Amino acid sequence: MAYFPEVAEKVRYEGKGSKNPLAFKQYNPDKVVGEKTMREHLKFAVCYWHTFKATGSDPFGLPTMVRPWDSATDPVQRAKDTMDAAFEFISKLDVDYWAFHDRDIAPEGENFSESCKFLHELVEYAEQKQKQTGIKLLWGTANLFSHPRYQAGAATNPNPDVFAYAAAQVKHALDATHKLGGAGYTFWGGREGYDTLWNTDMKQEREQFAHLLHMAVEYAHEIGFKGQFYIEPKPKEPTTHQYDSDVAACLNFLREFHLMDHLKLNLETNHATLAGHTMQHELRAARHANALGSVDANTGDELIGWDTDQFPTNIYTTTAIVLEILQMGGFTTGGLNFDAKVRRQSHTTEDLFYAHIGGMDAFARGLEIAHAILEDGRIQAIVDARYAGWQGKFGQKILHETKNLADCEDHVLRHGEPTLTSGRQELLENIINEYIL
Ligand code: XUL
Ligand code: CO
Repeated sequence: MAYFPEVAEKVRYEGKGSKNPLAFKQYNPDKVVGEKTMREHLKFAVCYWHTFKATGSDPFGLPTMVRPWDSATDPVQRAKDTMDAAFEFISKLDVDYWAFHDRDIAPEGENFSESCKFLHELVEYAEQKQKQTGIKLLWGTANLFSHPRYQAGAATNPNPDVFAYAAAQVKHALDATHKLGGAGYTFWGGREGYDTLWNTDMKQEREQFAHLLHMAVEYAHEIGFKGQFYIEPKPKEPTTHQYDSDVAACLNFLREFHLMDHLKLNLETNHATLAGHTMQHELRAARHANALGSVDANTGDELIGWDTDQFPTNIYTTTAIVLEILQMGGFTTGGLNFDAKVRRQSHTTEDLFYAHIGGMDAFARGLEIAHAILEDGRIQAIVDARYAGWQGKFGQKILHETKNLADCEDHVLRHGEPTLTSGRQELLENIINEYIL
């Protein structure tokens, strides 16, 4: 059965002039930009949880999305139908990757063993689907935040029994990811933080979190899983404060607990803005620490101010994101995972296509603009000129030879007031717009 009859075979590139809402206007998968095709640069992934499992419910209202793949009474059958729908959709969208949580693809059973049995069955089903379609797994993860047992966190829970449950779940989620050839495994610490410090031993909780990550690294080694581990920063929601709040906090955490060699970061645009940063800032900070791994591509709403997980359509933002990715030399294990959901009123299956097509087109355009900006080199030249003093004799001396404040004083006494130079912000913004417009 076809769950998505609106697209007969595949969404195709029709170019800028096309008025077909079910065609790409910018994303031409085979177009070469620099040294790679758009498909190879962007490595899009469809996320399982929002796209196939979201119902449109919000804190104020009931579900609006009644999906045909969600109608069977038996939960395992429902999970298989959902997987049929997922692989049909991803194939028709012509995307190469997917991402999932254990509990997205298989239902929770009566007890842990039954949950594992269901997961195992669905992983085998997914393996066949991957073989049939050629779609690959970008990353897997465990849902350690939805079930009531995780109300006070998973790895950071005050109760070691819950820690053990979470660790056992991670073990199976890692097995699942490994079996499906996942290129990565993500930790998003949904409730790894606190609601109130009055009841929290923060030191103890952070140590527990690190302990679980070390155990996961060790288990991966044991089973031969070579994929990249990621940690996904987010400052709050559902907790008041999450320990992996932003890139800086994650890097500090990874360094403190000797995990830098084992984990990179999976950065999400809406999480960056919730943390009070631009996505450009977060990507830059991670890139400079050699810790930029993958991207959850979405966007927030400036006025609503919570994690709305909207599809990215802003070319300015996609350009900034792709610039950072190009400057790190492109993705290796990572990709652009649409951790994004259609709005509550966009409850039809066509809306799922429109949303992804819009996001893919926005990133394709961002890629072309970012590539052109780098080729042109004018922006880099302005930045280089701004720091040129540090390459000069005195700059180098200050960095490498002059160790004391008195030498600096001597320089000031000889040279007087420093010359002011323009930061050229408006000029730089104009250059970016030359490419965008
Ligand atoms: C939540 C979020 C998650 C992670 C995976 O805000 O982004 O979906 O990406 O657990
Ligand atoms: Co995410």
